[in-house]
Amino acid sequence: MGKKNKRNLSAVAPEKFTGIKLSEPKKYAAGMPAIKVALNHALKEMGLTRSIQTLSSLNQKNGIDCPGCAWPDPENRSSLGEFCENGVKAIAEEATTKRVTADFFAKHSITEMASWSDYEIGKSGRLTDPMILKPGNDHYEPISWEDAFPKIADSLRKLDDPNEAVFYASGRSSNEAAFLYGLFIRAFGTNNMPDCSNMCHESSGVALTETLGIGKGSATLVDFEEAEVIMVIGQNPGTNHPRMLSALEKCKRNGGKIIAVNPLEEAGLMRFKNPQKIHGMVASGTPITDIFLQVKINQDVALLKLIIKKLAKLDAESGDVFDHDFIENKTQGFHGFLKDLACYDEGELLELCGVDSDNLEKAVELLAKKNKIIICWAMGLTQHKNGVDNIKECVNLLLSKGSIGKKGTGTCPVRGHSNVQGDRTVGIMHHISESLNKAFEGAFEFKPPDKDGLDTVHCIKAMHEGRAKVFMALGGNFLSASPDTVYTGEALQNCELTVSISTKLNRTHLVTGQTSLILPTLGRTEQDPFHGKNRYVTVENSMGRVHQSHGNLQPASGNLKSEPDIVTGIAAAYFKGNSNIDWQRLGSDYDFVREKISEVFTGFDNYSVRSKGGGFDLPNNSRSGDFSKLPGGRASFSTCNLPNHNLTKGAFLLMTIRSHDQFNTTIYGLDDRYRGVYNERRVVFMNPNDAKIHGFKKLDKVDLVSNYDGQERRAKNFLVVPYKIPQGNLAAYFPETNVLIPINHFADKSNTPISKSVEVDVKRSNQR
Ligand SMILES: Nc1nc2c(c(=O)[nH]1)N[C@H]1C(S)=C(S)[C@@H](COP(=O)(O)OP(=O)(O)OC[C@H]3O[C@@H](n4cnc5c(=O)[nH]c(N)nc54)[C@H](O)[C@@H]3O)O[C@H]1N2
Ligand SMILES: Nc1nc2c(c(=O)[nH]1)N[C@H]1C(S)=C(S)[C@@H](COP(=O)(O)OP(=O)(O)OC[C@H]3O[C@@H](n4cnc5c(=O)[nH]c(N)nc54)[C@H](O)[C@@H]3O)O[C@H]1N2
Ligand code: SF4
Ligand SMILES: [Mo]
Repeated sequence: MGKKNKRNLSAVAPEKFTGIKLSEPKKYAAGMPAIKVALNHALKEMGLTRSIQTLSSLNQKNGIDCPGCAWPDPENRSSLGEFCENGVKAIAEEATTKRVTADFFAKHSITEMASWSDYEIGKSGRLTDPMILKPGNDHYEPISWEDAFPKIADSLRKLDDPNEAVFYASGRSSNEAAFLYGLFIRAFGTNNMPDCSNMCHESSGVALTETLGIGKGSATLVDFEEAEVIMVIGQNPGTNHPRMLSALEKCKRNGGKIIAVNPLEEAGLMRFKNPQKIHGMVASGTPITDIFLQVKINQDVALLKLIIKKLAKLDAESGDVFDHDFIENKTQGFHGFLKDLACYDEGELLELCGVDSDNLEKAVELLAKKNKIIICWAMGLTQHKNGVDNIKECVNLLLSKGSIGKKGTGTCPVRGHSNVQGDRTVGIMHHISESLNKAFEGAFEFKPPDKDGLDTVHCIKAMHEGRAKVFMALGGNFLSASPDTVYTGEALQNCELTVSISTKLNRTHLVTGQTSLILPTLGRTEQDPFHGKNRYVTVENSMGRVHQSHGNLQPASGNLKSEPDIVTGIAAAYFKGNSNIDWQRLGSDYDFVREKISEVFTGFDNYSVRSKGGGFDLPNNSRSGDFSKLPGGRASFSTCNLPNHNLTKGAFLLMTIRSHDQFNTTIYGLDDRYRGVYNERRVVFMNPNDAKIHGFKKLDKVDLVSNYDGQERRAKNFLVVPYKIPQGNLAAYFPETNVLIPINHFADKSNTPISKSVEVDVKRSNQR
């Protein structure tokens, strides 16, 4: 294929306004409005019958596992429905009755569709048939499954080296699909397995593995009920993990206290009206946060250092603030940590983090007295240059209090995609592990590659530089989710072939390699019949519990295949019988897949049976307080530096965050109800004093401009919304702002893009 067929479509979504309306930010989350909005979405997308069919089974034991976030289900499930507004939106988005058929593609060219907003693209409906975009063409056309698989296999075979292919994964696939995908990729001969985790909780995985010996959290829902203090840092649960509010509410009813650390006073952190409880609906709801610490963007290390420093002072007086037995017997590095802490000045730390000193004292007083502490966090901590250190500093606090490996305590990185943790557990991982390679070799009689593969950022660079030529994705929307949209668009368009296994149309299908294939797949909500039996899949939630998910709807089209069918179909076409692996059986018999998973990974014994009902917990050394496998046999304190932001004069730090009406790049609607913004996504939240200093008024039109490594990047057309956010900080939504995020700036060790601390200038926009 020649360069003449290289595509050159704009990767950036149209930068148009949609007609903003503003109101006061809300003071509580959920309640009646949430039910109303959820029902509206459900009825509009799915109609009444499908709404009842899906929602009555949603998150019930052996029902449909919610395809939204990874928050776990409680043991006793509410008869009023065990789901939230955003769970309903996720279901409605998948179970919609709208269809993207072959006719749709005949009518709309990729050039035309690229001029639509992400909202419009997503609302087109479910993909129904495999489609191919041939070199030089502007329209996709149908292709049969029988032709699609060999086409992909041929392209893979033509590569000079297996490392010229990259295989992305998003976190919505089942354990079965992810395991088969990882198996095929290894058997094919590469570890190039970038996944959405690289942009998400990778920093948590790295920090927790280094300090506690497991890259997952330790706290469970039962611990939430028993905790005396829960800190929620860098997370917006009211929008992104709404049922976490029920768990926080339970903690409070049992006498626990909540400390929230966030640059924004998110509605869900403040007050919760539990829609599953009558009292929640009629009364004014439960106040959630007891102490709010309005930290400046990326100054959590400064804040945590200040808190621990103050605790150390109190401990020096009384001797009972830190858990000295625990520190002595279970940890290492404490004295070095304290020595380093002594070098910091309290006044300077306070100034850096910018929190109110009275609230800070209250938090210190509370933490001094209590020992059962859980720390929860999400993207507010992970997506910074020092993302790994942010989490290590949280671990320092927990270790000093002995708050690990005991009831009511622990770490709680709150995962995003509903099965992102499971996908990682069953082998989506670009780093090699010798023991894992041996296990794969034992179970399947082949030698997996023994070199590390590329993660998301490095795959993009490899494609951009022509070192990678085939891109495949099991779910997700790689283009819009990745940093540096223009650069990533060029990278994808440099490829010979791009392949997406997807449920819905997205921008990655439009900005493609010379040839592009869309392979439409079944979603969670749908039946997956084989020989008259409905197959089920399994998933792992954010707290390490594995359980089943059973779809119950008729598939969106008769021409869909399940993810395991597709992955093994590609594998069978590639190996043409020259493989020790029985791809055909693996693609059809999920019990057999689960048997194989349990051969390769520990903790999955008797997998199919134990995953019924509430499911089973995977082993977790941190939960049981066993650090014997760590170097020195102990958990580690870490000394972390403060982040270094030398902003140029007048520049801001921008965090790119989610509105209440989106799931990552899937835009459910144009409202951000809790923050009081309606019918518009192109807004930038700015402190009113900053607005005054820079001469901006409410709804002034501006561009956001970043300048890294001598290159200017511009996100055009945003409306200034004065908001309660620390001075010097800004917030705007992703993915509109991804054009600003420089590909070469990512977290140390985890390589997670710096999506929450991008240095930008705000410039008056030229558009009238
Ligand atoms: N409805 C819905 N649910 C989702 C998703 C979705 O898009 N929509 N996405 C899913 C996924 S994949 C993920 S990873 C999670 C994401 O869940 P979150 O991490 O809650 O999502 P973000 O909107 O990125 O919000 C980050 C929060 O951190 C705060 N923050 C930003 N920077 C800092 C900082 O430097 N310090 C502190 N302390 N706070 C900071 C922001 O103000 C915001 O409240 O949600 C999952 N659930
Ligand atoms: N600036 C900025 N960028 C970010 C973030 C941020 O906070 N700021 N957050 C990052 C984070 S935390 C994450 S996790 C990534 C998300 O990155 P991705 O996971 O790549 O993005 P999603 O938007 O979740 O992917 C949505 C697409 O997945 C497909 N899909 C949905 N369900 C299924 C299914 O069941 N099977 C298959 N095969 N396909 C399905 C649909 O086609 C849909 O269009 O984005 C990251 N990017
Ligand atoms: S909290 Fe998450 S998993 Fe639970 S219903 Fe809501 S979106 Fe779904
Ligand atoms: Mo995520």
